[in-house]
Amino acid sequence: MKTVLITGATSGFGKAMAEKFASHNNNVIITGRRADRLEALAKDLIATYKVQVHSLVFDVRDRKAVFSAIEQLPPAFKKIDILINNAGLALGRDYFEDAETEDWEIMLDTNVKGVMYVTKAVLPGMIERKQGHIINMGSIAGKEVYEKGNGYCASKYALDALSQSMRVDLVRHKIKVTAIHPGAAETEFSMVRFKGNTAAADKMYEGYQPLSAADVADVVYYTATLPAHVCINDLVLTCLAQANSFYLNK
Ligand code: NDP
Ligand code: 8X3
Repeated sequence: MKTVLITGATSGFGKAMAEKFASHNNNVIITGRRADRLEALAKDLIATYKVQVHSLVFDVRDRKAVFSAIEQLPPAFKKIDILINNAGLALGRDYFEDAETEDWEIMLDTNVKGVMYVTKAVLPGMIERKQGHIINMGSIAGKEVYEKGNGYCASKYALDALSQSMRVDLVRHKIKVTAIHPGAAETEFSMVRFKGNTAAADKMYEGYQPLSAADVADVVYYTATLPAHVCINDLVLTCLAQANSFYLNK
């Protein structure tokens, strides 16, 4: 039984990962900004899987809130074995000259700086125990850029670099760092990206079978349950129809 902290567990991949890890008898710390969703998920996981669940409500962009939440974890949840930096988002799908500068700031603050803050807050315990696994949710948008992807691609390229950098810096502490880069997956991601425009969001998943949140959770769980001496450093996964970030065979 391990303790797994999953950021962005109110929806999509994070929620599916919380279910996956809990269903295999792990205790989970679930985080996000929407307290009502965390509360409902915690109740459900405790009732269904009889594991321990702790919810933390914070915005990953708020450095003070991140450190304070992690510092105040109850003793039973202080020893975090696996950190999954999953919270993230895309905002807008426009040519560079039309994109909103505020959207760029939110994406970079969330997808890059948020990962840095949460990881730095969780690391001391892992370093002390010389054991831990950090899993960063990248994207194929961090492997190849696509048209109108500017700010989001930049944030996921930065996260790719950060994951490599963490791996190099943390290997001497025996901490694993895995970066997982999914392709198109049907979650609330596109509703967020298109700011509530359901038609635009639905169009992203028309004409092919995208990944599901459960597909991604299965792969993350696999990387987290390998023998102690084995680490998947970098993993790209897409649905069958998708060859890379800009070639989709509908
Ligand atoms: P969802 O929109 O379904 O979930 C995103 C999660 O991130 C929510 O739980 C949300 O919680 C949380 N989140 C967003 N911003 C913040 C913030 N500032 N502070 C705290 N939590 C935040 O999307 P997905 O599950 O699809 O996305 C999860 C990750 O996977 C993201 O990093 C995304 O970039 C990446 N990804 C997604 C792909 C896809 O096609 N769906 C493909 C490749 C990568 P709340 O709003 O409650 O704070
Ligand atoms: C989400 C996948 O292709 O929309 O990271 O960028 S994509």
